[in-house]
Amino acid sequence: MAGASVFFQCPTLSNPGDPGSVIYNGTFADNVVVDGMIRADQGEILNPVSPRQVCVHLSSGDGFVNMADKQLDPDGNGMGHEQYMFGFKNITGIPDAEAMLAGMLAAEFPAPTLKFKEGDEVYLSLTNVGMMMRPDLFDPHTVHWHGFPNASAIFDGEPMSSVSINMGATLTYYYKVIEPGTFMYHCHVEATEHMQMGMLGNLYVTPAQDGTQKSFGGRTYSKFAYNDGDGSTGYHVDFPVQILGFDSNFHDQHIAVQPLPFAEMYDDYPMLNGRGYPDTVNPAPLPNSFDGRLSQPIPALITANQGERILLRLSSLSTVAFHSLTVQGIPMQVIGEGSRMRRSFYTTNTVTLGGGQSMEVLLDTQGVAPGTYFLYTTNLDHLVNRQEEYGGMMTEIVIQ
Ligand SMILES: [Cu+2]
Repeated sequence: MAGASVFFQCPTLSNPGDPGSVIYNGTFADNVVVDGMIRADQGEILNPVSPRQVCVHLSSGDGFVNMADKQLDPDGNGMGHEQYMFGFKNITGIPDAEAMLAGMLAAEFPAPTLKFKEGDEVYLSLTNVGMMMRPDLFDPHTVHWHGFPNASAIFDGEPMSSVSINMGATLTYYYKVIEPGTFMYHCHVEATEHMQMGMLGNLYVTPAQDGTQKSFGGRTYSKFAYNDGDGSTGYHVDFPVQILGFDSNFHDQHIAVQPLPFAEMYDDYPMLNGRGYPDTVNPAPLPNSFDGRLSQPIPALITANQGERILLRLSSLSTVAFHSLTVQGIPMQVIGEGSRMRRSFYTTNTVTLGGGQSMEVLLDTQGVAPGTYFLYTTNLDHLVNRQEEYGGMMTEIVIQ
């Protein structure tokens, strides 16, 4: 007999949902926690082991999302081509006994955004709920925090050098978050397959300098990309934007339980934050056509007031191609690469990222006329939603 042994580990919060041991200061329910995680410094845990303790519980499993090709939808349902996927779901606060059900068929694309602060001590529990639509598979999953300086390989998530999580089991990763920057995370088990299938997410760390006041270039900032010492990386609003894509043939063959076309992999649905244009600019969470679940919760719309500096936290988890992103009409300053502040900044209008690369760029809207600008790929064949033109890897920057 095999049974699930879910175990969300959050020190001082030994058994969430058990009335006898709840010392959590919030309400356990989906989406009630402010950012989907339990944080000691926001008073969500009483008497914490560490004043900077953060707990998050992710499930890994499968699900469905729809693509942006509403006009030429091959499925004919007007919701865009339905794609089977693997992915993660934030189930923080769900009692252990209900975690399996909460995670099943609940995969989101991209994965829930993980946002930490320098100095946080993170307990990230991953529960593998299995793939409901592929019961022939018994794949483990992991969380690989790409670029994170682990003290030991044990929590790396790369399955040959660390542990992976079987169906029905939970592993808690521990991260002492010592460096700010834009990172990313993904499952590292059979990485080509699981990443193409959608186990990809935004992850970034804000610096200890946040909350101090620094003046730079005539403006005062309290939020910074890095501990720059002089305010040069200061910004007013930030947006994580992840480059990724789906190869529709790969996903279609997967749900059809056919051999997977690895050698032909090509993303005919290029996306930003899990959506192709114009879905990228729809602020609403998007339902899928399989069961109506809101499986694409994150837009890629960028908004700011005139005069503000926008920090774009760019990352690429494309498994097949390099992508160049450009912004016309707003100066773009590159301030960081690979989760490191650059020693010298440079101004450009286009940046290029390969899979696994991250980059921070500042868009300064001072002197820029209010209106709609575009962030899009100059790989022009990627401005498509498969057969449909004027889509793909593009989003809008709205200056008010
Ligand atoms: Cu996986």
